[in-house]
Amino acid sequence: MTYKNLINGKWLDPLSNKYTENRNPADSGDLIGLFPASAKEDVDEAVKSARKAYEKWRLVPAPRRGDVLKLVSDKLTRRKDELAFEMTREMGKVIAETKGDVQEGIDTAYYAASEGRRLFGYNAPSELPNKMNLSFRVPVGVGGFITPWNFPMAIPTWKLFPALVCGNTCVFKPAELTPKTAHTLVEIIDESLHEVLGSAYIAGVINLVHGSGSVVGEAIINHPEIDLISFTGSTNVGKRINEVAGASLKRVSLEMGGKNAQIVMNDANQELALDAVLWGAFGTTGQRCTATSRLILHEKIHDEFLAKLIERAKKLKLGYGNDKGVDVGPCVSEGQRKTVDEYVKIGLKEDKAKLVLGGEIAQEGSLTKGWFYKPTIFSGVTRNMRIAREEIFGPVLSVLKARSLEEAIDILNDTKYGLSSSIFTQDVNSAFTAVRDIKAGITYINGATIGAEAHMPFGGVKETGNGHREGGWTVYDFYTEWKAVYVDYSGKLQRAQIDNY
Ligand code: UN1
Repeated sequence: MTYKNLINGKWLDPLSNKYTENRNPADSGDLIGLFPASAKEDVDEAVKSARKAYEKWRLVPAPRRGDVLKLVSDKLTRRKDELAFEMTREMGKVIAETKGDVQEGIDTAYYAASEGRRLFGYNAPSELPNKMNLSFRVPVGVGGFITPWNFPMAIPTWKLFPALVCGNTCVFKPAELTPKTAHTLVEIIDESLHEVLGSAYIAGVINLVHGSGSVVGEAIINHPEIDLISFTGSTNVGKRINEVAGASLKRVSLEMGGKNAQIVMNDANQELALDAVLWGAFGTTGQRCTATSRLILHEKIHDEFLAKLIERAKKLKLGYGNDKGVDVGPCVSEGQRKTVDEYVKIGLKEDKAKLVLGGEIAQEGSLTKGWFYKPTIFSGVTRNMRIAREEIFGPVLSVLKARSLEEAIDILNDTKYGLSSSIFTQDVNSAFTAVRDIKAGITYINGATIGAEAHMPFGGVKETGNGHREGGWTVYDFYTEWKAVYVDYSGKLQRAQIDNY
C-alpha cells in the first residue's frame, strides 16, 4: 500500500515522487507500506494551505473547534485496538503499551475539546474611571510539528490538539519510522473536520507531510510563513531547531533528552521499587525520554536489591509486541540497536562497571527476524562514566550506589538533563526533601519514572527543554498569544499614568 500526504484537504502524492518503506521492527520481512519521502516543495504547498486556512479557522468559535476534537476523541476510542495493533507493528512496543499510547491521545483530545469552552483570559481593574481592562487568548498562526517515533500517537496529539482548539493551523511532519499511526490520526482529524463543519469545511487546517528531518524538517523550521515550532526528539536536533527557528523569531517548544534516575532508599518497599524499575527501564524497550536509565541504590540494600532485580529482569520475555505474554519488544530499528550495542561496549571498557545481565543482541528463534536486544544491566557504575551520563534510548540500566539521601540526590542531579525522576522511600521527610531538591520537571514518589498523565505539565529543565511544558493547562500558553484590550466609556480621552497622577 502506498500512502500520501494530506495537503489543502486532499490526499496527494509527494512532488518528489519518492517513497520510503516502513517495516515491522520485530520482523523485517513484514512490509507495512510505502510512505512519501517528500520534498521542500511539498512543505511549501502545505504551509500555503495552512496560512490560508488560518484566516478562516481562527474565526470558528473555540467551542466549535472543541466539537471537532470531541469527535476525534470518540473516533480514537472506537478505533483504539486497531490503532494499537498497527502501532505495535510499526514501532515494536508491546500492545498494552500501545493501547496506553492511544489512550493518552484520547485523554488529550477530551481535555482539548473541553478547553474550547474555557481558554480563560483575565480581567483587571483599570487605573482610570469608566474604563475596562480585558485580556484574551488569540491563536499564534501556523504551527510546524515535528514528532518522534516512540509515542507515535500521544506526542502528536499533545501538540496538535491544543494547537487546533486554540485556532492555529498545522503542518505536521511525523517520524519516518511511524508514518502509519500519523496517517490514521490525520485521517481521523480530517474526517472530523468534515463531519462537524459540513459545507463550511476548511481545507488546510491540518496538513500532513511525510519525510525526513533533513528535507521536510529543515523546510519547516526555515519557512518564513511558519509562526511556531513544536518539537520532541534529541537535544542535538532541538538545539539546531532553536538556532534556525529562533533567527526568524518563531516561538519554539522543545522536548528533548533525559537521563532519568530512580533512587531506592534503605527504608523503601522493595517489591514496589522492583516493579517500578523493571517497568521504567525496560518498558518501551527503554525507548522513552522518561525511561529509567540510572538506578541509585542506598548502600544498605544495594546487594540484596540488585540480586532480586537481576532475577526478575532475566524472566522478561522478548518478542513481537502483538503476541501474548511478551514483556519487551525490539529496538525500533537496526540503527537504534547498533547505538545500544555501542554503548554496551563503552560500558564494558569501564574498569569498575560490571555487566550483570544481557549485553548482547538476542538471537533466539524468531528474534533474529527483528532488532531485539537483551535487557541489560551494569552494576558498579559511577557518575562520570559515559553510561551514567549519556542518553542511550534502549534497554540498558546503569546501577549506582549512594551512602545517604543527600548523596543519592546529588548523583541524580549530576546530569545535563532534567526530565523525570523517582524516589522510593517510606519516610515522609526523605520524600519531601527529594521533591524540593531534585532538579527535574517531573518527580515521582514511590512510582516509576515513566507514565506521566496527559492533564499534567510535561517537560524538563536543563538540556531537556527550553522552558515550555506540554500537557494539561500549561500547553495552552504556548499555543496562544495574549491580547490586552482597553475599553474606555468615559467619553473623553483619559491618559493613563498622566491624568490620574
Ligand atoms: C516520551 O518518552 O517522549 O510519561 C514521552 C511517560 C509517557 C510519555 C513519554 N506518558 O512516560
